[in-house]
This record gives sequence, structure tokens and C-alpha cells, in this order.
Amino acid sequence: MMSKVLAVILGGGSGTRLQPLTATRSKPAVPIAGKYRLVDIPISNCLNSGINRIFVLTQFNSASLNKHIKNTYHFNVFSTAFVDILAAEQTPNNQGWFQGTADAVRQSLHHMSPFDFDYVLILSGDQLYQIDFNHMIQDHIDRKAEVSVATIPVTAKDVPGFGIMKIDAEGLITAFIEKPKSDFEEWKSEVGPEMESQGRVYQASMGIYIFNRNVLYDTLTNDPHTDFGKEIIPEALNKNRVVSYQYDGYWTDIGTIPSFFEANIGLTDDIPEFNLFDKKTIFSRPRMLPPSKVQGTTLERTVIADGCIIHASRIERSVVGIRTRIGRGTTIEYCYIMGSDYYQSLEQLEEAKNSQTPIIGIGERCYIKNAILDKNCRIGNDVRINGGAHLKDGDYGKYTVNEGIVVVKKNACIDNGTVI
Ligand code: ADQ
Ligand code: ADP
Repeated sequence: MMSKVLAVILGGGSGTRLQPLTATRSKPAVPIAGKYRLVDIPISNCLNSGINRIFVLTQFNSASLNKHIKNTYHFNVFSTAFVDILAAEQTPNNQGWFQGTADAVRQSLHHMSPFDFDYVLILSGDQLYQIDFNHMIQDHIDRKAEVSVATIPVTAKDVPGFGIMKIDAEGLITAFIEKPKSDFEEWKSEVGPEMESQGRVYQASMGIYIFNRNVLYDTLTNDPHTDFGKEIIPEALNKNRVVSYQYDGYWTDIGTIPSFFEANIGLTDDIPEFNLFDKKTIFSRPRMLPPSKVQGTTLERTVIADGCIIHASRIERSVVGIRTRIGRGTTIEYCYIMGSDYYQSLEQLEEAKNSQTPIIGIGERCYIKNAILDKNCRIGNDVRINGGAHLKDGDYGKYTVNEGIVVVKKNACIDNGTVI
């Protein structure tokens, strides 16, 4: 069955809501969980479901994404599997960039045409979840659907961020509205006592779609609209059999700094909702890094990636990414540290010490709380970063504050003794 499926991952979006993490890289290339990139999540879900022909559509800052995909997803020479990036391109018929999600797929149709497939699975590049797409495809076939939309109940607070739908007794979607901003009471659904008790009474689209091949081609060649949520899905309700695929597992959109932060810190829960420690592999680039070395540190609910050298006093509720160095006497709480791209040599470290300039990583006697440190940051000695609601949102040059979360920019150098 999966040999009939082609997957398309919508890889961005300018990623403005994830700034400054997307200043130099596209959204799917943003590092997550200390050693992965966002795009590894949908790709791994596909590979674990037996779908191994995957296109990633992107148009912004695609260099680091290209590098990651090229270095990660190698298949046997006898295999038909691939993960290919399709970047927006000018052609004789099209001078513009992708104008939206549907337009991105439309402009990529000619790259998909030569392949043998009956179904197209369309995924977002910025969501955290583990799903077996076999069930969704089987459901799509069993219910003779032309379009399937994965659906999850959400609370009223979440409604303005999602496509919201009404579903009939047969599971057909009868109405769909993209991100309603007010007066959405009438969009409430019957969801059963468990969801009701959590206030999750609105049926939301997860932005995961299955289209029959002919339906996708007909729709995108005849309908000039550019966005799935705003136009294509609502309009399909009048023409096609559009069904809801009800999903009840863990799924979260990580398109904003607060949700991205929470998703990373959530990995340190006793039993995380997104389980990295599962039979199903999350694939990423094999880097051959050494094991991490920790000395004199109290670790409380902390996830540490490969290649770190840690002397901190205490690290709590944090994710520490690849190649991170942390100096003596430092305390870290509720932080996502992405790590660094390379090690400094012993000579460089000695030189930095003599000139009292910060090395890549975190110095001695620091206190850092509620922060995301992008790659290759240099945090000096005696630095205090105390994120929280008392800080005003904004861009402060080397760092930003977003809902109290301090985000130190990639390659930034925070001088000795700085207080944020
Ligand atoms: P959003 O995620 O807000 O809502 P959108 O911004 O269109 O919708 O992004 C969907 C995905 O496509 C993201 O991964 C984004 O990066 C990517 N994308 C956006 N523009 C793109 C472009 N021009 N080229 C390539 N990729 C692009 C959607 C649905 C809602 C649904 C939520 C669930 O529209 O109905 O509820 O997903 O998160
Ligand atoms: P990752 O492990 O996160 O995929 P890489 O090891 O590919 O990262 O490195 C990411 C970036 O860092 C690349 O642009 C690479 O060229 C750069 N880089 C690697 N080593 C060094 C170095 N010694 N000095 C400066 N930049 C480096």
C-alpha cells in the first residue's frame, strides 16, 4: 500500500514566528531535542510508516536544510527511496515564489508527475508527533475518501490558530473555517466526555492531508487559490468526499518560540509525551561524536546530547545539545541549549582564557534560566540570564525576549558579567 504513497513536507514559510532561530536557516532546519532538526520528525514518521519517497518543499534560507538532508538521508543504491528538496524555482511558466502551501505543491506537481503513486500525503514541517500513517491511509481507502484531513480536538484558546471544522455522523467534513478570530461558539462539536472534561470541544485540522492523485491534480490545476487551509480545503467540501481522520495521540504545533520551548523542555518529563526512547527511531545525521563527559554536576531531569563536556554545579529541566561546554559553578534551569557546530582546539581555548574572552559554550559561575541558546553561543563567566514574565518582549541585538523566554542568537557573544 505504501508504495502507492508519495509524501510532501511543507518546509516553510518564512518562519517569522520562530525568529531569531530562523534568521539564517529555514524552519525545517531548526535544531530540536539537542541533536535533531525539525524536518527529521515528519521524515521519520514517514520512514517508520514505510513511506520512503519524500519531497521537502522550501524557499527560504535553504542552504543548511540542503546540507542536513544531503548528509542524513542516504538510501541503498538499489532502493527507489529518496528525500529530495524542492526549492522554489523560476520556470518559463512561473516567475514567482511559492505563494502559499497549495501553491508550493502546485509548483512542484511537475516534479512529482513521473512517479507511480495513487495518494499524496501532505505534511507540515513544524509539528512534533509520532503517528503511524498506515492507519490514516487505510482509513482513507476504507472510507472511499478523496481527501482526508487529520483532526484533533482543541480548546477555545487554541481555536484562532487552527482550521476548525464540523463533522457529520459519518465522519465527513461538512464545514471548515481557517483560524476564526471571534464568535466561534457555533463551531463547537460533540467530542465525548473525556475531551469535554478537558474543554477540547473544537475539532481542529492538524494540517496533515491525504489527496487522491487525480483530485490533487484537478484541484490545483483548476483552482487558482494558493492556501490549503484558507481556500482549497473549504472549497473541496463542495466538490469532493472529504473525511476527518480522528487522531488522539500527542501532537503539537511548534511554529512559535513558546511552543518550541515547551516542546523541548517537555522532553525532560518523567514520561515525555513525545517519546524519543521508543522502538521507532527518529532519524538524524550520524555525527560520530564522542560520549558526553560530566564532572561534579547535579543533574535533575536533563537530556544531554553527544559530545558535551560539562562541569556545571547543577542542571535542571533542560536539554543540552551536541558539543556543549559548561564551566564550573554554573547553574542552568529550564533551558534549551542547542550546542555547537564544532569544537575549539586546546590552543584556542588557552588563548581565550588568557585574553579573558568567552569560549563557545557557557562559562563559569553563570545562572541561566528560561532561555534558548542557539548554536555556537559564547556565554562568558558570571553571566546571569533570568528569563520570565518580568522581561519585556523585544529584540535586544544579541538576544530576543518572547513571552519571557530569552533567545540568545546563533554565534552571539555575551560578555563576562552580563546580566539579562
Ligand atoms: P499553519 O501551520 O498556520 O496552519 P501555514 O502557515 O500555511 O499554516 O503553514 C503550514 C505549513 O506549510 C508550515 O510547515 C509552513 O512552514 C509551511 N509553509 C507555509 N508557506 C509555505 C510556502 N510558501 N512554501 C512551502 N511551505 C510553506 C495549518 C493549516 C490549519 C491547521 C494548522 C495545524 O492551514 O488549518 O489547523 O496547519 O497546525
Ligand atoms: P551539525 O553537526 O549541526 O550538522 P556541522 O558539523 O555540519 O553541524 O557544522 C555546521 C556548520 O559549522 C557548518 O557550516 C560547518 O562548516 C561549520 N563548522 C564546522 N566546523 C567548523 C570550524 N572548525 N570552524 C568554523 N565553522 C565550522
